[in-house]
Amino acid sequence: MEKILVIGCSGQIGSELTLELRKIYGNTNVIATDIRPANAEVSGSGPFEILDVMDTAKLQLILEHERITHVYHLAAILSGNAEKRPLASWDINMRSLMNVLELGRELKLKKIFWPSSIAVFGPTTPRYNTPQFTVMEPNTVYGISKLAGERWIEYYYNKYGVDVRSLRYPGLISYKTEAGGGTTDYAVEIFYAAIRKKKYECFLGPESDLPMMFMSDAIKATIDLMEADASKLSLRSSYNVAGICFNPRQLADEIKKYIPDFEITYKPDFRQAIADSWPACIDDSVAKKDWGLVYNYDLPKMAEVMIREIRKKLL
Ligand code: NAD
Ligand code: AKB
Repeated sequence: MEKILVIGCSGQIGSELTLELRKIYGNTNVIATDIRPANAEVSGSGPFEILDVMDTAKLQLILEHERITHVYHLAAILSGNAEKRPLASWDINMRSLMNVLELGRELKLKKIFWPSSIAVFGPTTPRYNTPQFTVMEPNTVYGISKLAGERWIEYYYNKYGVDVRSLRYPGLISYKTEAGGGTTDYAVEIFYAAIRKKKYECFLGPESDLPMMFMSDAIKATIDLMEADASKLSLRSSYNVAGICFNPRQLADEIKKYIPDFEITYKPDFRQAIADSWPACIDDSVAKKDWGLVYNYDLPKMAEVMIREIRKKLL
């Protein structure tokens, strides 16, 4: 039976993934942790503890005391925030992963999930239909940490048999918890601004194509990968996941279908260079072939749910 630890349960992904894991494996079998408090749904539906993932001793204590078998390690500093504090972000992103991998090896955890990102690619990578295996020269501290992380998880699998699984998430779009300091955050912020003020100043230019994915598709993909038979996984770094490809102008046009007087203006900041260095859309055929990656949301369906749910929250 699975006994699961979620690290980073208060973030954009953790706040939804924790609830989905509890639905599947039972509330008491999913221990949620974060360095900051969880929302009421997470702390009210099962065990929650404050944990700084850098505190190796406390992490080990929880893993042993709770007899944890599976870890979802989501704590990280995302691309935009990491550029403001490069060394501290490198330290958190890498040391937290090494803590989890080492304890996974020592305690013989059954499975670990650790997300990578489209940030592993860089300006020399082909931007369209980016292959699973290609040139990878990221030029952000976040991307460098994700690429190094991918190398380490593959190493721990090959050398010690630690069963770590990973997805290169694109930008994730959700309405429950706001995004955590990344370059793709505009695609969440825009919905709140459109509903609150009918206008949005975008920090990326109108033609900045990026891969994005609706949260429920991301959660389904994560759990499908974790449930997949190990014999089906042809790679142990991280799987490309494409989702939907669009740019701010196309997203604004979609929002105008619901809010016709919505206005978008553009004032690119330092995140433009990050977006320009990332793929526009990705080839995810390896994930589809190995373990059956599927999506349920395209741009119109995603926008419809975002507008409906954020209106319910705000109005
Ligand atoms: P987020 O910033 O919303 O959440 C991260 C959580 O980690 C926060 O709740 C934060 O409090 C917690 N945290 C930070 N430092 C911690 C520490 N020392 N100990 C314990 N908890 C700590 O991020 P997210 O969007 O939920 O992303 C989760 C993971 O998915 C990250 O690894 C991120 O790189 C990856 N990812 C996210 C996206 C996306 O679009 N959201 C895309 C690609 C990859
Ligand atoms: C970010 O923009 O930093 C994240 C990501 C794509 O990894 N959303």
